Amino acid sequence: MPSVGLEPRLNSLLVLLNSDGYLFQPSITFTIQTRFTHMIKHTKSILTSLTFLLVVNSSAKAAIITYTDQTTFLNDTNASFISLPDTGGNTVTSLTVNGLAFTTPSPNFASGLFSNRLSGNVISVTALEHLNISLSSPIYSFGFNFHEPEFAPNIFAPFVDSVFTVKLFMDTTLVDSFSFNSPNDTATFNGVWSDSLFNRVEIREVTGGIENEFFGQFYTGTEQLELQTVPEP
Ligand SMILES: [Ca+2]
Ligand SMILES: [Ca+2]
Repeated sequence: MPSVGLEPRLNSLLVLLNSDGYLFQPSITFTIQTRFTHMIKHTKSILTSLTFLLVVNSSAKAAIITYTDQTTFLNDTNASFISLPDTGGNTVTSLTVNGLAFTTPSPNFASGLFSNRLSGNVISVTALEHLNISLSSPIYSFGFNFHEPEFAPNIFAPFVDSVFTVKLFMDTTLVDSFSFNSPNDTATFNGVWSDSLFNRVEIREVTGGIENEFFGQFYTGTEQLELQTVPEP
């Protein structure tokens, strides 16, 4: 392999491109690198082109920021809150509140004053805490108050330190996802801010059991996450 001073930078760019499965096979990479040794005068313009391609490819995948601090989330996103109604001690299979339609692949859920850590009504799901939220119009930010009880009276089953995944969809297309395991027996928050619109959120208890966790007040926002591209040195 020819070696010139600028090649480490080129290699770095090419590895990044390949790691996302775009553009270059290794054999093509070798051809390009060899060609660079004979085109050193043009390397700067080629680097600029590669950087542009990298930005284009990055933009094809959503970027998200996740939050566990409610104040920071609200300061960044200017999201609005949606309080939950009381389902009156009854379980339901769907609930629509201010454009948020809650459903579950689990049997059913209820909303009420179940948490001794979160104020106001919270959602508790029968069986695994799976929850779908469909939005009446697309959003860029989403969050919710959350309580994972370990010793609270309404846990109703042996404690499991649960892990959840949150998937963001635009219609049927996956926009991005993240996981969380919140501290136990305390009021917590989980939120996400995206550079891409989404109109459906699927929360899944991927590690856990029928022991209860509680979803409190929800937050949605329509201000877009805007990323700044760091220029090449
Ligand atoms: Ca936990
Ligand atoms: Ca659970």
